[in-house]
Amino acid sequence: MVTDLPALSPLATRHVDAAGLGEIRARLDAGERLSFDDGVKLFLTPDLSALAALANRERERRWGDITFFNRNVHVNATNVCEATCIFCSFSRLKTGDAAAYTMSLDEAVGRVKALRGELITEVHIVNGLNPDLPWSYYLDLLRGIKAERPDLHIKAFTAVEIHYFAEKYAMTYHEVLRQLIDAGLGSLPGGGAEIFHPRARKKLCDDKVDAEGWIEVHRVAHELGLRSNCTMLFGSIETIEERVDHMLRLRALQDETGGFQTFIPLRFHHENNRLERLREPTAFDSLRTYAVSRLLLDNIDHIKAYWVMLGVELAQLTLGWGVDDIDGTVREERIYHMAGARTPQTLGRADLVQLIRDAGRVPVERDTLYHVVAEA
Ligand code: V47
Repeated sequence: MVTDLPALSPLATRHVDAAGLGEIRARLDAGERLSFDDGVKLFLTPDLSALAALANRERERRWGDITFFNRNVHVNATNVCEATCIFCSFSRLKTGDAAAYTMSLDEAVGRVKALRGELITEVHIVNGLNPDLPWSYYLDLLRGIKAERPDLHIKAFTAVEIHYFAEKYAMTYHEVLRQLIDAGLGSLPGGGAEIFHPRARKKLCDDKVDAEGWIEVHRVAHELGLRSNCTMLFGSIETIEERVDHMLRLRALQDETGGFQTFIPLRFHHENNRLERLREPTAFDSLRTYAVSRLLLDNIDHIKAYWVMLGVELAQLTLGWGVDDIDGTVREERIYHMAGARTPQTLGRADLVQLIRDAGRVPVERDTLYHVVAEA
């Protein structure tokens, strides 16, 4: 539902121009693409409401008041992980380490089985890079879930995991993805992107796939007809320039393939990891990051605020800063709760609907590929 960009009201125009964003407003009015320097300038503006006016206009041009959510369940089948990302509170290096776990196939499939009869539409699976599991584990996990619930869409394995499978089991990205698709994979989640710029990436996650590899996995996935999501971990040690660089790399791949559905800025949480000394991003910084992403990523349809990481209240506010999707019911989440997230483990459908309605928006339940399931 993309319509022409409506003009801002005279009052809003004066406000945006007085904030020093007149040139950017004029470029957006003319349908021009924003540059790296524009992105940095938007990040540096102290006027959060001017930013909201621009980002909200872009959001409403695409989606009006529609705000998507879905009913899903997260499964994290193992937290054993060879990678040593310093922001991660979820992973354990080796099987047998304190709090390390690996679900048996029965247990992992059982998480989905336990929801028999419930109206969920998606299973979201993200795991550690576990050196002790055979390739068949992942194929059987997908097959097992599909056998139990053929109706569910399986969104599984970040590009980091796909790269790991390719190296460990000696296959190309294409071969890995082909086999996973044949076993039931429906799309790729957007995790593992962190920050692409080599300076920050070296500090954050030196021993996992680099930016080029992450992007290549998604390129191959898109060539195979899979849709995928993309993310950015913001608010740890990266600079504003590195955030803009990250978004523009995603925009460039999207120009090539058109395969990304949604961009999800992931707010850094600092508990129980090696970045505990850092402050977490403020509400201001979070809103600003969502707004800038809506304006820079002109070729990605959706901007998603993952309420688990943001907190329910802040997620609700983002709906005025460019966001049109707040993710799902989630059920059981480990990655952020081990990093200190204080959000609940799950929100019911009625909670999500109320949260969206109270923000003056129109809730629409979607499936993973953004088909409308029901207007609430
Ligand atoms: O890649 C890990 C992030 C991601 C922390 O595609 C952290 O629909 C903040 O990608 N503080 C995994 N972030 C989760 C993810 C995701 C979530 C929801 C929806 C979708 C989707 C994808 O979580 C990791 C990493 O970037 N992460 N630890 C932390 N301490």
